[in-house]
Amino acid sequence: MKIALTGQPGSGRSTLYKALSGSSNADTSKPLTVLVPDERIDFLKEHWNPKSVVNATVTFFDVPSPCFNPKNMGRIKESNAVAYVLDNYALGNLEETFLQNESELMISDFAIMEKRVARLTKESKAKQAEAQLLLRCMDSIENEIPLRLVNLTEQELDILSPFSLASLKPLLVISNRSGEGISEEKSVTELVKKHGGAFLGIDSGFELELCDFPEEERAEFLESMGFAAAGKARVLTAAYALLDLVSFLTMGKDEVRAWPIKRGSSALIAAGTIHSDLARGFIRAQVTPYNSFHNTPSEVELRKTGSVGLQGKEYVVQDGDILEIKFSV
Ligand SMILES: Nc1nc2c(ncn2[C@@H]2O[C@H](COP(=O)(O)OP(=O)(O)OP(=O)(O)O)[C@@H](O)[C@H]2O)c(=O)[nH]1
Ligand SMILES: [Mg+2]
Repeated sequence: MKIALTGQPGSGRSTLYKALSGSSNADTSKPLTVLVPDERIDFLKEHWNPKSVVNATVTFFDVPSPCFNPKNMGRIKESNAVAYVLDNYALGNLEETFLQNESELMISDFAIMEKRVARLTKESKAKQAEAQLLLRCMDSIENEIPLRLVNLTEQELDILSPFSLASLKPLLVISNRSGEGISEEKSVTELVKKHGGAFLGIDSGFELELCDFPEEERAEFLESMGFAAAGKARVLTAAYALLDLVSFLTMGKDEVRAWPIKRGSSALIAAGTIHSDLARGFIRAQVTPYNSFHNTPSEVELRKTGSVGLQGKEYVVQDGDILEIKFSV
């Protein structure tokens, strides 16, 4: 999963990036890949002592504003979600800044669609449905409505998908606050909700300082600031929720691994995520809920109690399912 951190100059994007990386020396021009902490993976690692352990990861880009130049746009395009960082430590107008960020994305989307429509009108009649859809989306942007708020069918989303439109992507808004900034956030929280985004407050400066403290002292500091968890954990949790992801697990002596997939995905999709051969030759998915394995880490015992199930292609994979795909190619 990839997330583009955008925001106005000086909003604290790079400070957040560094806090996420755990180092004030991080090179913010590079993609930053962080592991998603997962207690289930820790337990399975302990149990199997495998050759390799693969946590889910999230990659962040620090994308300076304005985001129109090709390199910046490229990073937004390849991201699954956009996160605006709002400056809430120097107390600018949060709503105004939020809308400015929205405008930037919409202007860039408009330009992409305008170019395409100009080409389509010269082409065959077959492309008219696409042109109509694009015109409808452009109309929405002219009314300052981001595309994530437009009612679109699955089929229409498929047509739009190759353009990777920025204002259609799930949105996370991170208010970069200094300690007391919470009271300033009430109205912008409402506005973000109206725009279909999720909202999170983080004191990036504090979080970055926290990285210099020994691990065992951090929890106490966080608690004194009124936070239940470190900013990094809260950003990652928000990202998972935003993209509606769950993780299934695979395990064995060779590898223990977490695989993020869209909530509601079938066993067949899960198999294909591991390898296309597993989807092609899919026979059955052996499913053990993580909690069962955690309580009784023995396949033999679990079989006796009927906790290991065999499921078909259509089975909807649940968060924490331990899967073993039976296949033949
Ligand atoms: N007090 C306080 N200062 C912060 C916070 N976050 C960032 N700053 C300061 O604000 C300034 C700008 O922060 P950056 O993280 O460099 O901002 P940026 O968005 O990357 O800025 P550009 O890359 O220049 O667009 C730096 O001097 C930071 O130390 C914060 O949460 N609290
Ligand atoms: Mg910066």
